[in-house]
Amino acid sequence: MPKIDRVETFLIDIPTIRGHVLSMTTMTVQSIVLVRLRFEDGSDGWGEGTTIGGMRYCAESPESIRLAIDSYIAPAISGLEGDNINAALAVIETTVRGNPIARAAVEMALWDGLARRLDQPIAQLFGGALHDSLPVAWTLASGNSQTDITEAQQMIETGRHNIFKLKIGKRPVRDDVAHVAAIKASLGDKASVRVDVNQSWSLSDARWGLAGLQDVGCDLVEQPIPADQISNLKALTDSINIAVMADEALQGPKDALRLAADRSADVFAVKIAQSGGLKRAAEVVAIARSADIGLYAGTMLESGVSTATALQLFATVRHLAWGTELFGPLLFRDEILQTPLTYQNFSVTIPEGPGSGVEVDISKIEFYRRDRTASLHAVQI
Ligand code: MUC
Ligand code: MG
Repeated sequence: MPKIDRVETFLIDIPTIRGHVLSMTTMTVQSIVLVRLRFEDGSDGWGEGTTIGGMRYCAESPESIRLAIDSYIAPAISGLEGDNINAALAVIETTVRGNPIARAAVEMALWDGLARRLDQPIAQLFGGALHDSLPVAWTLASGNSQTDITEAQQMIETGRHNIFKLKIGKRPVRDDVAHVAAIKASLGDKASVRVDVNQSWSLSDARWGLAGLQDVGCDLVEQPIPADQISNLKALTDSINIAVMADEALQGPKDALRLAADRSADVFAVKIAQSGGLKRAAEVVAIARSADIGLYAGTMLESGVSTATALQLFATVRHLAWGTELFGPLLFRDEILQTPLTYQNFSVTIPEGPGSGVEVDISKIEFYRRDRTASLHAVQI
């Protein structure tokens, strides 16, 4: 069993292909923390910790994720047996409270390292893949209805996506409903249209908004109200026909149990980062299945490293009734994998090969790392 020798982290900033307008921020760049675990036998494993909009989406930021790994997780796990992931997780759990994204990044790298040493894909360590590919949604978030319609039509024509998630919650509710109505009217039955409010509505906004969205043919509403308002979420789930999905309210198995106990949501957006790792995400999936709650594989707009790792886990899940939104790499102007993931036939292909199934292009990491661009900037000044 090789010991964990070194933990390296890289904070990279990659520009997005267009402004991505969410209720709490507009993204023009995504900041990604990559973790490389180096093991004594020369093998390595990669993981990723990514959030959205600095600290606007949740309590972790790219900087805090890196700090939690460098200052607390790395010293705690250095020298531990690389193959005993449960033992490493037990140490991490007693060393670091909270910080699920940082913990998930390191856990991903542990699974990647172990699977590579066994020359197996990570899916094999979770019982084996059931899918070669999974349906994949795209997020329309240009901030303009006509631009979104043009973008959606191109996606349908090229066979890339026919499930669209619209980011709303920034404008007045009435305007948001009109925006969704215009897009759904133009796409008709060629596409499933869903929305993500990212917690922006009050309960009364949501009552009004969900009724309007139902009338215009929207299929699902994600996290309409603040994450901590579980009984209000249940009231909406019980009173509206379109599906209500929990995202920010779902931070791992404990939340899953609470939400499932009185069926406060119809669907769970399962995110590996938000769940605190692959094992915990698998536990969330198990709770959802037991409570007959629908499943959807969510994203934190991550690069190909985390996206591929998530695909390995979700390939092992039989019932993913709502598909996935594992499109993160497509939102960036550049690719950090040696071979990009394949998006075709409205699906993303599960990468084959050991570990996560993908290889990082180190030259891209060198190019986009913040400490390099910061020092270049200093030289220019
Ligand atoms: C979220 O809130 O779900 C996922 C897709 C997207 O465009 O934003 C994210 C975050
Ligand atoms: Mg969401």
